[in-house]
Amino acid sequence: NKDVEVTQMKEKKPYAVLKKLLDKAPPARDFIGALKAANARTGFPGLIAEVKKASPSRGVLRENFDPVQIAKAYEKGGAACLSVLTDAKYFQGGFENLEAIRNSGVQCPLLCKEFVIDAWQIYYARIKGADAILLIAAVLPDLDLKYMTKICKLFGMTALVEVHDEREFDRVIAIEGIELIGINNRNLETFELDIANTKKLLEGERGQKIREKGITVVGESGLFTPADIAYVQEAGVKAVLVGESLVKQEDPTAGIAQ
Ligand code: IGP
Repeated sequence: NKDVEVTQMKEKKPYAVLKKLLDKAPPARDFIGALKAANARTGFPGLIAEVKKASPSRGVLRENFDPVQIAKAYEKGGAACLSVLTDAKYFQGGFENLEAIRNSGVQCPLLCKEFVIDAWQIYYARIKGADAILLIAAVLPDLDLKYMTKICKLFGMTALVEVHDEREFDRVIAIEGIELIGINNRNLETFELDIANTKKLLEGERGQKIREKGITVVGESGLFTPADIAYVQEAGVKAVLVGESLVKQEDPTAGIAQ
């Protein structure tokens, strides 16, 4: 974790100050509810559309990057929820983007895309208007996942717990109280993409467990065509997270089929 820079630490406030701000924040929106409603309404997986300027694997995705304009277009185009990159170092994002979108009148629940390594970041995301936050199983030990999921619940937030392989998936399924799991098709170390990863992880007993526990699964990364969406839906996901293929379009809603 050493090279994970905690972007917003520059303005780190004491917990007591955060607590006061937290009490004043409007309540979090129902992220999973929005995904399920979209799924029921359209018959397609609920769409989480990602507001992302750049990525370490692809470089700058969009030159004329206006986060609020993109967020509004996504909402109008039928996205159920939005994902906003706040990590500055690798994705050229920022908490100011999250805050600006929250204050722009956009109603979709918002996921804060940050490399969380400290509970302080969850407090901070909530204050800036996040309704959900990403927790990456490859980065966080079980104890942290348990503790941070509880903090999210306390704030009325949703934790999207991201896994990439069977080992991480099994760890996460065994933790009580996790309601939303993302299967990342991209290997965060090698950047290799394979949408068959979603299918592989949901096959057999694991898929069975997910259904028994009523966990909602999000297919993440590398989804470009309606056929890709159909493929992960067939594998069992009720939601998808799409960034590059939408953000790169002149009209960022052009790829939304719903
Ligand atoms: C979106 P794509 O291939 O559609 O742009 O992927 C999203 O899944 C990806 O940005 C992502 C990500 C992450 C980014 C998935 N997990 C963790 C940063 C950190």
